[in-house]
Amino acid sequence: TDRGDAEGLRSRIAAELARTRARTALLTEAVDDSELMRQHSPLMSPLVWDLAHVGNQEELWLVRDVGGREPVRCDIDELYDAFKQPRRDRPSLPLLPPAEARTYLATVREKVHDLLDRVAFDSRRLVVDGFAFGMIVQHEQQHDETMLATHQLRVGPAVLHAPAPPEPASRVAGEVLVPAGPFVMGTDTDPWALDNERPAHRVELPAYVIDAAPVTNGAYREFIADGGYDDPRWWSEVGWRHRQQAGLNAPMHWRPDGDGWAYHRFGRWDRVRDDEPVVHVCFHEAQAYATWAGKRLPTEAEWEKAARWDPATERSRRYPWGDEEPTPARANLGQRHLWPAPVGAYPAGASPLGVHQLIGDVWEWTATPLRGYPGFAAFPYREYSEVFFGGDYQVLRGGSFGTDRAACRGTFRNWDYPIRRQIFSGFRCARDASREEALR
Ligand code: AVJ
Ligand code: FE
Repeated sequence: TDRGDAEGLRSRIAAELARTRARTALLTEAVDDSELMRQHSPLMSPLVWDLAHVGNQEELWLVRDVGGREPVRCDIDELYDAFKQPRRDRPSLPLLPPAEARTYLATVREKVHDLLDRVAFDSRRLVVDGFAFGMIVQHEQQHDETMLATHQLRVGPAVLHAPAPPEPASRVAGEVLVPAGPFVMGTDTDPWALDNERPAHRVELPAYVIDAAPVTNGAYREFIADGGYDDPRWWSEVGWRHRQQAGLNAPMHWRPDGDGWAYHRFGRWDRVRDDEPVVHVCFHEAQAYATWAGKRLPTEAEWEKAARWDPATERSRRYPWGDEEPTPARANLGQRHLWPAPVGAYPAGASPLGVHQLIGDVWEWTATPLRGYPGFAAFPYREYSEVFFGGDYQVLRGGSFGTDRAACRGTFRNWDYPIRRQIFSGFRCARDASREEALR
């Protein structure tokens, strides 16, 4: 019944809000107040900014817009407006101290629960109403991932702990041929899909070949050892200029260690492990590697077809494994582990064509700049995605070990500047199919 549906939705939303807030608490209670207020890199906000910003967005969008309630605090809107306050300036703002920020979040959340109890989820408005709450859950989860990236940049002993990811259960290597033909990209029906994932539209692709797994540290080390960072042939013009200016010579957080490399992860130094997906590389590094390997980065459409298209039913699904939600056996998501799992660790998450680890582990750079799909309509406001269209941002797909399942699916689009590598970014390669392959 509609009534039963509405009650089910209400309790699902309440559970997602609570689960998400627990993660926010974990990330902001792991360090003391002085560290919460400090900026660990000019690329990132002080953690306490993210914390109050999450509460402020929840107030603006749910309490005021959806609920039509009185403001909780209208004196702080400017401070926590990401467009008005560049990250580098955020530590010098008169931010709410941690205790006050926590009280603010709790007050806003109380009003949201009141709203959730009263909101009339009738069957025609179910999706619309549910979406507003879903958007807030995803917003908080995205900032949680950003806070996790801030934790990765902080110096000092480890404060976050998690078990190591699972070991490989199957041998995965090589490439997969995706046959030519149309598929449906994007969605009209996923209830929590954001504006930039809509509308669903048909895309016709020629046959192509895509790596069965993300590029590993071991493969990336060969590129380094072969002088890849010193050879402009592999780099685009802007990429090479950036490589020179920024002095890039290895992924971020790596340092030479005897005859190999070590990486710094959340306060620990570990030997680089060859079978894990490489992480903390920028788009330019990914592109240079792909060219060196005789390949290229997949387009966003190629990535999505590999992740969603089921040749048996000729249908686009929500995830590589089907329409069912992610589980710990299917994908490395949700900060359950603090780094990418070795290639082959998630056979249950593979696509029907045998492409592995598309969801979770590392965000994957694509060759495509962020733009709206044909028929795009901004919702609920232009600032969510539309202001980022225009070519300055490169699309990343698939989510990382730090992405929550609520903010990750086969249609989900992330974006960042091509020079960014403090995010949990890796990649896989693709290439056009040869004439013989295309005829197979
Ligand atoms: C889609 C991850 C690029 O973190 O800047 C957060 C998400 N939008 N607050 C970001 C977002 C507004 C966004 N990304
Ligand atoms: Fe935000």
